[in-house]
Amino acid sequence: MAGHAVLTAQTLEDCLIDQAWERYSADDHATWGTLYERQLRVLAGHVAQEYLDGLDILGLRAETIPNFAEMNKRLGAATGWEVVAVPGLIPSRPFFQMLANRRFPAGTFIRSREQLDYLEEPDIFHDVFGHVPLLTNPAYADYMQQYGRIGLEAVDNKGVKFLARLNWYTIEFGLIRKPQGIQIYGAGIVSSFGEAQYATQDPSSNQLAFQLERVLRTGYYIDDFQATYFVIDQFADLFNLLKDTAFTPLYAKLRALPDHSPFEILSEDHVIRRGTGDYWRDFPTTKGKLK
Ligand code: HBI
Ligand code: FE
Repeated sequence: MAGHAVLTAQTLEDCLIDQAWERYSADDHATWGTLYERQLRVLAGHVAQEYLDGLDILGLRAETIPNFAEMNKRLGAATGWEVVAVPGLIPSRPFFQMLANRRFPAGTFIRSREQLDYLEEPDIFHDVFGHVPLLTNPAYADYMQQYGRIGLEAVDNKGVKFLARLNWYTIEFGLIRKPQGIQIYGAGIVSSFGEAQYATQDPSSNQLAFQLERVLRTGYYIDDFQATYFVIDQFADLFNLLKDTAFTPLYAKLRALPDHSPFEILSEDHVIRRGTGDYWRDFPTTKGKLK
């Protein structure tokens, strides 16, 4: 056990880098500003208020790439979370370990001018603009930590595939039901111009009420917009669900059941909106592997 702890601690420390904020160029700050203003325009009226409150609490603005040290003072005061700099995607175990300790790993590089719309690795715009504002919200902050704790168990119980889907359909591409209508909270939508437009203005996608086992069984494609979004009522529901679910036996059960495609609607689904599917008829795409 001691050996194991030492090993994971080393792995975790190996994943940490310095943000080196002084090294961003004027061009880098300008790219951040372009992305920031473009996103606020497309999100207006469509993003959860808790997210906008988070931008404010953190003091994020278009003029400059955030300095983690300064941002962390505000984030820490709000919920005790801290952003740490990492070189890019990191292995699942240290990733979950950080979340379980209220540390959010964020990339430090910013995409180039030529890559404003799509990139494979999460950059600082996705990680910070997309993810960090909601970490100022106590209910969301608790959910993210609980996701990390359950993730650590999942690594040893062949559950990471299922938890990755939970991450995908909530933290990355989740929608939330509000009095004003269905709004965005997932970081993958929040930080993407194309998907934010698609999710809010294109009727192609399905919107289904969030149901845990349904989500864990639903695969996803990483190279296109979502065919189906899952809608929650409030962030506290997500935390409570994780707290009250025995995941290890659930993984065993789900492994014996077939996966669902993101294109299908099941008879037991609570359908909030049945998508037209038009997007996929107009733009047939060659898909990568279903995750
Ligand atoms: N690393 N930096 C980074 N960001 C992520 O979102 C991330 C990761 N490593 C693993 C990972 N996500 C996934 O394993 C989980 O969400 C399942
Ligand atoms: Fe992300």
